[in-house]
Amino acid sequence: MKNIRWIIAMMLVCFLVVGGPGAQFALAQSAAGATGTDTDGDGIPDEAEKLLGANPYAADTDGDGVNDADDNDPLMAENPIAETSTTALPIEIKDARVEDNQTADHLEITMLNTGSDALNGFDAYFTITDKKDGTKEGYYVKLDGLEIAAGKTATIHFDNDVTTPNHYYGNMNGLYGTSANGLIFDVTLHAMNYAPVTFTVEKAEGTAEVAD
Ligand SMILES: [Ca+2]
Ligand SMILES: [Ca+2]
Ligand SMILES: [Ca+2]
Ligand SMILES: [Ca+2]
Repeated sequence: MKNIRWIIAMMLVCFLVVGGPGAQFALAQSAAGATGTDTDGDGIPDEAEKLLGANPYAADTDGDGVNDADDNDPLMAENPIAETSTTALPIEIKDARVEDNQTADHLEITMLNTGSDALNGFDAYFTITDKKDGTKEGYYVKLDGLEIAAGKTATIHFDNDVTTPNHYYGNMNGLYGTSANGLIFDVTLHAMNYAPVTFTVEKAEGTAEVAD
């Protein structure tokens, strides 16, 4: 197993020198495709996903509609939220954090519906920026199943526990799990026919989580 990992790593280094990001993923697919578990079935084995910084549980890590193996920039989605409504979203962000000593660390957001109607049709876009070297990733997530009754709160989690309601994919092989430089999360939360809400969450320096 160590030999396979080494071969993949060395081939990736070669491609980093001579090829673009798309080439890296194409290589990972072919070099490691013969062996190893591919949990999300995107053609890139879990071990290669780790080397490439992509999510082994999500075929489309950044949520831009292009699967990891075909995505020239698999850790960057542009923000697709194009809302023209100026109606304020009746949501109060009660808590937003990326570090939590009670459960496994991940991005989690608790929100209160301050309106008189149930809210649904949510999606979210967030970028993660490394405070020291400026490296940036961008993720788009449709918040399928999220519905918040009037006057109620809900918490969403980006932790890959996607069979549990209000839990969505989160890429632990990306900056979140690999950078100890301190991170800035710029979050856009949106529900259909309401103006998006934006806010920022910071992750302290020196606390990179262990990637899967
Ligand atoms: Ca995979
Ligand atoms: Ca993947
Ligand atoms: Ca993608
Ligand atoms: Ca992309």
